[in-house]
Amino acid sequence: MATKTAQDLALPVGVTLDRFIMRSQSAFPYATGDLSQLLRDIALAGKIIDREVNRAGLVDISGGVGTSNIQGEAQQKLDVVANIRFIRALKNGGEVCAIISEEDEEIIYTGNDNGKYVVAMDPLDGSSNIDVNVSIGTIFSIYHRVTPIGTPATIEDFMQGGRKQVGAGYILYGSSTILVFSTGSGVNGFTHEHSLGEFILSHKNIRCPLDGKIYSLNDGYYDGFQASVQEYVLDCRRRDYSARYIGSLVGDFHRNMLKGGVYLYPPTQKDPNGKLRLLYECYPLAFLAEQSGGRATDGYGDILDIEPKSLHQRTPFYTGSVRMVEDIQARL
Ligand code: P6P
Repeated sequence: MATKTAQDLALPVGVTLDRFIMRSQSAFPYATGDLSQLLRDIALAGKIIDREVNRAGLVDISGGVGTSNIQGEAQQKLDVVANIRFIRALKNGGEVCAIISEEDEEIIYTGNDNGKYVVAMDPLDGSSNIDVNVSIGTIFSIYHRVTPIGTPATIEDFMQGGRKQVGAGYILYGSSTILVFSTGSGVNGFTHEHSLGEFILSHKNIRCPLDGKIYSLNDGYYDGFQASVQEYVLDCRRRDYSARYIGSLVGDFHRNMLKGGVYLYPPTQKDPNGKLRLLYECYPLAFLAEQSGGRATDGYGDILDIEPKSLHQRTPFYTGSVRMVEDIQARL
């Protein structure tokens, strides 16, 4: 069956997220409504984080807390707040039986053993940018559990592989706050209208341009890149491409998906396997990339085909316009 998009559902820009979810659900008879409720729970947490992000400078909520997460990265206060808020929203929603988070080493059990879904998330990616008012984002990935309903989830529920995701998305807290997600039928973006407290459909059926002239990577690591990546960077410069790298993956990914471009996080001396995490950064964004007509690779194969081996494993990550990603992959 051809996948339906917002066009098929004849949903106008301006429709609320709730109406979009209800109409989408009615278009898919097998949809039980639990995934719809889960998306509402994520949107609720996003609204709460949006409020916290927007007042971070006014209350003592920015800055570090003096602890580190599993990655050894200094946890920012808003990181911790976002992690708590999303876990609470998903626990209270009842649809999710377990969560993995960048901020926690172990699986988080919600107590909802009858929940049909598990979620992998980076509650606040790019959080080092919080204190300097640069866009930051939440990234989430949703799987239908494979363990029996009514029993506690296990790591098996998270080790299904990228192509088993039933949904994925991000919330970008930027000049405006936008929730972008897909459940396998195209990618749609909803902008948070603060006066209404609603996410409103603003970017219908997002399609990533086949090619682009923007490349995003940390040029400071140039000397540590493999020669083929160095050559690609030089070619970008020769082609007068624009270098845009804001240190916030969701921000760079979103811009490239709308305007065309490519984001690169190659192996570096510091992170020989790449820095980005497969389960809650690369799989969900790769899902969105493919759903919008883009691509995502580790340099050798599609990100979504990588077999997961551990909850917090890292991978090299190249994603964006098909032609640009293929150009990079052909060199590696
Ligand atoms: P670097 C933020 O920590 C992040 O995970 C992405 O959001 C961002 O693109 C990247 O790492 C920045 O890493 O090593 O360039 O500072």
